Amino acid sequence: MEKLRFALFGTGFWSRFQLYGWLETGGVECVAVYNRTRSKAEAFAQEFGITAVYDDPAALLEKERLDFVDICTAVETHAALTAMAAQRGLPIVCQKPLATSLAEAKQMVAACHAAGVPLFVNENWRWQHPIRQFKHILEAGRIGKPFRARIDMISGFPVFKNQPFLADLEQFILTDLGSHTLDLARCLFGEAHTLYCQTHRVHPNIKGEDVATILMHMGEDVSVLVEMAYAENYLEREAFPQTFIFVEGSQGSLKLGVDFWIRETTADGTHARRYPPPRYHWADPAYDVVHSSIVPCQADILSGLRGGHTETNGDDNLKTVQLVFASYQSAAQRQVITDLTGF
Ligand code: 89V
Repeated sequence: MEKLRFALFGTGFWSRFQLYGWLETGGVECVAVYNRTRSKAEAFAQEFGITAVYDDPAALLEKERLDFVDICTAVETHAALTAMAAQRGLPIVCQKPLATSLAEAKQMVAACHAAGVPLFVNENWRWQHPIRQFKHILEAGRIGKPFRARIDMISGFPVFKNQPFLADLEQFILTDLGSHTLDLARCLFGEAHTLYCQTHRVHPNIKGEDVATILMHMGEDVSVLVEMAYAENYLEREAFPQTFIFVEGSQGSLKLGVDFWIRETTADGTHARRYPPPRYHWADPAYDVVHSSIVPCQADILSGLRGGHTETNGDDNLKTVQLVFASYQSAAQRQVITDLTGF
């Protein structure tokens, strides 16, 4: 099968892992890179042996023969780049968070529909190996019908060191991490019917919120609590970027705990097994479970690029974006949001 030729827009911290992920997935070839700062694009291209380098996205789209584009730039550029690629009939892979607002995300999805091009979102959290195993075990049904769940990603890790722009976001943790954890909640329990959120800013020197707590009524009558923090306070044990999940069902409980242990407890007792993520030489050890999830996420996107189904397509991701911005609305108004079915 011919390799699909793509251009990578953006050469920042995440782009490197994005590209290594594609190399690991196979079946694709990065033929051009873009960064608004040419020297950054050149350094990146040299490292990966890519010859075509651009600081003008229109020129790149004009000159290169492509099968798709991968947008890994700052969120405020996603809509414009998506529109440019869609106009040229190119399928689009876009980094999360998809857009700066729900309205903008809807416009992006509509623009791709109008142009007849598929839109895929690089939403990798649901593809983390231990989380995927957790989903399979949950779906096997041995713990019965779930009625309550907790999803925690509470960390003191200094995320701003590697991604300084995060400190300047007026809307921080819900867009950066909530995009992942709310997507995960949907992936495990279905769509939300109601949502209530509270936020805090603990860091004095950042613009957005770094703590959020969300309570949702989801799917078939499950109460789901999603807790997240990047407060850089003192935790007994730092586990960044591990997500912990606890589900109570009518016949038992299921827990994803520290170091990727899954414990299933039913009338038969507790069965425990560890599901560590695969290790890749290119992954930053501090982000192992996240970076390795890029590979199955991209494999799923590749199947969509070849005409199959992708879980994290634009239409699906709109529902996650809606939860992110419903959370801001709920926190600002101190109200439960019940209008979550607008799709
Ligand atoms: O995966 C991400 O979106 C990263 C981090 C794990 C730091 O939130 O920005």
